[in-house]
Amino acid sequence: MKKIALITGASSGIGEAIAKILARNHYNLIITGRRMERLEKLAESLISTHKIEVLALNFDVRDRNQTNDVLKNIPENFKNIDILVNNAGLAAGFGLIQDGSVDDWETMLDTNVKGLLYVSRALIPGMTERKSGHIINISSIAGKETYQSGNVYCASKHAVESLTKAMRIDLLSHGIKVTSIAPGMVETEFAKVRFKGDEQAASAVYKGFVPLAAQDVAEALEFVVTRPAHVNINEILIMPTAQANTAYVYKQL
Ligand code: NDP
Ligand code: 8X3
Repeated sequence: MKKIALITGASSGIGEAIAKILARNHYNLIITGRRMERLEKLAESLISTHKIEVLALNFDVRDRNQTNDVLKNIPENFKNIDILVNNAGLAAGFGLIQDGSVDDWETMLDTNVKGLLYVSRALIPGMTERKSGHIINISSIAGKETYQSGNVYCASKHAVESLTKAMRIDLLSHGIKVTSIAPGMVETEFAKVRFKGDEQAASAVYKGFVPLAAQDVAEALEFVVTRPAHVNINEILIMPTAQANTAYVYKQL
């Protein structure tokens, strides 16, 4: 029987790349996000290429009731989820704390922290009952360091790091693996979302060096999920070669 993985935020970027790599590894998939058309297209292509089953689920992780309702009603053949990838997330805005937009702060905390909690709370009881499972939280270098104008995004990813450690401790007696994958700069729709569609500002972020591709992060996750049962990778920090940390990026402009 094929294993089942649920990936939040699979409609683009890292989540989409993870869906593709897990499909190649013969997992049946539940892919989620708000942009259903994209999810349906991805599902179609994965089903025909890899002969797996794919269920696309449409919900906003910020909406607690919607998230619970959708996850409570997962069809029987998809219910026994082996791997949960908490990937849905974003940065909204980039600015000093004294100028910050409270709406942006709420969007980030509601998505990156509360959304991750709502999804996890809905799915963990199935894992504890079955005494097996693997939760992989997509964190960030921003969860380990804080950079100027990154304030609340960094705080949200520090929370992801802390929750990863908390889950690992609380779920220890249930045999559930918990991993954090923390990437540096990855070229996805992330900067476009952060700069609210300003293509120029977004493309400037990745100019003058080679950032990570979503595929690089997906390959790190592939390593994590292919370890034997007695091995857990607690965390992976994966960076572009040209990025030492959040402050030092060697750009040749
Ligand atoms: P993208 O913008 O390409 O993808 C973000 C994904 O999250 C989309 O599929 C989006 O789907 C989903 N998402 C966002 N908000 C919600 C929501 N409220 N409800 C449901 N789904 C949501 O960016 P990335 O692929 O780069 O980001 C993925 C994760 O990786 C994020 O957690 C990000 O913080 C993290 N990360 C990114 C890095 C980077 O440099 N790009 C580096 C380190 C970490 P939809 O809009 O369809 O709902
Ligand atoms: C995204 C990485 O450094 O742009 O999490 O904040 S960074």
